[in-house]
Amino acid sequence: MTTFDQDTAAYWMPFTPNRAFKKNPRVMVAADGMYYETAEGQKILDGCAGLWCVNAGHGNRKINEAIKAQVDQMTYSPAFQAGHPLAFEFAERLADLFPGDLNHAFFTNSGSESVDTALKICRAYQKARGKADKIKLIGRERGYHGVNFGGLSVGGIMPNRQAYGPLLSEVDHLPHTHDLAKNAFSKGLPEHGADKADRLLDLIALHGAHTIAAVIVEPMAGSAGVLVPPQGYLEKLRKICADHDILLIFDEVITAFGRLGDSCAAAHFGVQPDLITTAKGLTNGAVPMGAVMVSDKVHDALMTGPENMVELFHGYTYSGHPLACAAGIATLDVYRQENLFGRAHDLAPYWQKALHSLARHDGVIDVRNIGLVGAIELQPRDGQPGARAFEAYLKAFEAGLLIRTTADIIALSPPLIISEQEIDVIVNTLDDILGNL
Ligand code: PXG
Repeated sequence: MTTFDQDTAAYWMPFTPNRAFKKNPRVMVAADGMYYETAEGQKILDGCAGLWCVNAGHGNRKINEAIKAQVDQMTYSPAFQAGHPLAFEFAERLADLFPGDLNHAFFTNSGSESVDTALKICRAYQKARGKADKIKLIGRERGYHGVNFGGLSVGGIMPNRQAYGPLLSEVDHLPHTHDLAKNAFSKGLPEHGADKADRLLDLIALHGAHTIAAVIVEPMAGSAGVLVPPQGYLEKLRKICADHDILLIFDEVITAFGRLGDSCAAAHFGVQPDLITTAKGLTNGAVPMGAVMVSDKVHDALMTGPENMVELFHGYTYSGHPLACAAGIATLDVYRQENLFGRAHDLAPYWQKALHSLARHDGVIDVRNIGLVGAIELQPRDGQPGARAFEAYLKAFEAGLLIRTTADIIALSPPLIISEQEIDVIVNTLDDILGNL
């Protein structure tokens, strides 16, 4: 057994209460399949696929081998004005995987970069069509679109925005769709709330469609605590956008690559956006990478002007990084060979039944689920928002289970390789904890 006794001062940890954490660090030193191992040698069952990214489980051998082979072949080639075979191959594979005419992949290094890239592409598209006034970007309350300035501006999670203003000015927000009074304990899509999409008509009446470039939403909002779209909501948004010549972006950083039991939420719901942002499951979290999938319509409108000119003044040194592409191609192979999207689809009913058994506990005010995602919302303690769920987090970790919490919501999103038996372990562990909170 090893123990962790390193100095922790220099590492400024992201989205972490650094001072509290460093008094009692939780440190992972290895991971395999469904489990981490901590510095103290404890096995921890991964209830959230890392941070919603390790969909094929930890340490997948095929993905690891592909990365190792590429390390020996070439670890970098310039992203601008030069290419390498894996970037073209990976883009083509993604174009085949995503529905409709989302035939073009712009590579980034994270979900945040994917979002800012997509927002910029939408503005550039409108400008290229001569619609220079169409610049407004519409997000949604409780939306999470990463931490860069564009994504923060359209995002709707207050603490993430508070310290950083002013953000982009030409932005507005739709209302969120969470409505426990009407939809508590929904299984799958909640029944009520499609009408919330009509609020886009109000924003169009307020600003004019001629000023709006794009709407961005997570088809299922993950970070805000698993907000499943009401029945008919996404279809309505799609229609209103189409009727008013507004682009629709689905932020699928969490939902793409099997989380809902399909390649992506657009395929799952049968609603076709103009752009899809991805990251996370794109490479199974093995090498950082994001991709924006762009429709023919948007892409082709920007392929104009003299052929020797850059069409889109945008990109990253590490766009299409060779190691990330190697990881991504192998990840897609693993998803297909192991039928992991189908597995998520097939496990979803078992998952749903198991999770909803937790509804019996006092203090549980909602259980909701879709695909291999679940949330348990707890009644906050008086004057201590988030305390109850965080206590559950600490107790779960002690008991060998990793969960995510946001405010008083426990979010679950295990790797898609999870077994029914492991689902039982997650639910039984939470059952014990929720009985004593
Ligand atoms: N869009 C969406 C929909 C996301 O969920 C991002 C963009 C940003 O991705 P990057 O790669 O820049 O972090 C995300 C990220 C959680 C959690 O536990 C969620 C995310 C990241 C970390 C934790 O809810 N989502």
